[in-house]
Amino acid sequence: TDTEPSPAVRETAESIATMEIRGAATIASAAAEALADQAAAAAEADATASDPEAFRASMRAAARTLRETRPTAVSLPNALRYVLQRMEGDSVDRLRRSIVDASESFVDQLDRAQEDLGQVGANRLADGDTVMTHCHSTDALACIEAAVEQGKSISAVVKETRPRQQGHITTEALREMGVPVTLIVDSAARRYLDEVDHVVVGADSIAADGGVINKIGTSGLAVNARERGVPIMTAAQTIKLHPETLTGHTVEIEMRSEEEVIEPGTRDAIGDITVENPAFDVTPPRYMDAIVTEHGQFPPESIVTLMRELFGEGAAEPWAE
Ligand code: RUB
Repeated sequence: TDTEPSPAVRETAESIATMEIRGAATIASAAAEALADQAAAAAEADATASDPEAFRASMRAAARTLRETRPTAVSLPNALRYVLQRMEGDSVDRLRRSIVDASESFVDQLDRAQEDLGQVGANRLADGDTVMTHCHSTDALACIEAAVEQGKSISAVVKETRPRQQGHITTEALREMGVPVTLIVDSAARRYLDEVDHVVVGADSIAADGGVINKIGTSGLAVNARERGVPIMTAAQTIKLHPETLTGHTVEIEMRSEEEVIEPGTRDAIGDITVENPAFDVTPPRYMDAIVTEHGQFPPESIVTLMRELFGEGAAEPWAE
């Protein structure tokens, strides 16, 4: 039917699922933009153009399609909530405009939040520091970029981040900033921590107890950093705060396919074993020194106050049928 998601929404959903679009912040802005596209398409389509209720239904269906792509980064449902909760008006034209405006202001706020938290995170870095990174986080990179812009000389040790090697994306971004990079395999991290002054990672979700959900391997890195006496911060704008954890829910950890771990074709040779490929893990708050947000720096244990303030109304599901 015409209340179905627009081709652009389906394309965005597909790109998120296949990780062409990836990283929590990037997923959130792509989802918000896809909803704006849905609004434009639905304002033209026969079944929805003159029927506000059908228009609303098509927005909810688009949001559900986007929601179902990947489970762990809460920035995705938070983005969908932000936009759908601002849908208002009794004509299709007003509804369309409210969605397009909300989508734009969401993306603007996301960009501004990233810049603001970058300034906070940069203050934790000193001239001459070497930072270690894991995965590819635009929030973490914003801290390094701001430090460089403050005139600090920063170099980086980048973990390649198996199995998808997002570390390669990070090396490229750092080189563009003029930051000298040493790329290492994940298992070399502890050895190189002796040469590192600060570990900087991002987050896909942050739980009410201050647990940081980020790319698999983050928790082991944090434990090693503590053992080596190297401070570790999570750079995470507040769109990463997971409202459902306020009421005791846990964050779903995405399990991805075994093809990311073993070459296709090795399956037969390797025989009957189980391959598991969790994409994320949870770093307990006691192993994280600071969570850096656009509202300043927080000890993980007190992030819950910010979460209550910003998401205290809980986790509505405005996309429900
Ligand atoms: C990405 C990842 C990133 C966070 C934060 O995992 O774990 O560290 O999403 O990124 P994947 P950002 O590659 O599986 O999506 O700071 O850009 O939101």
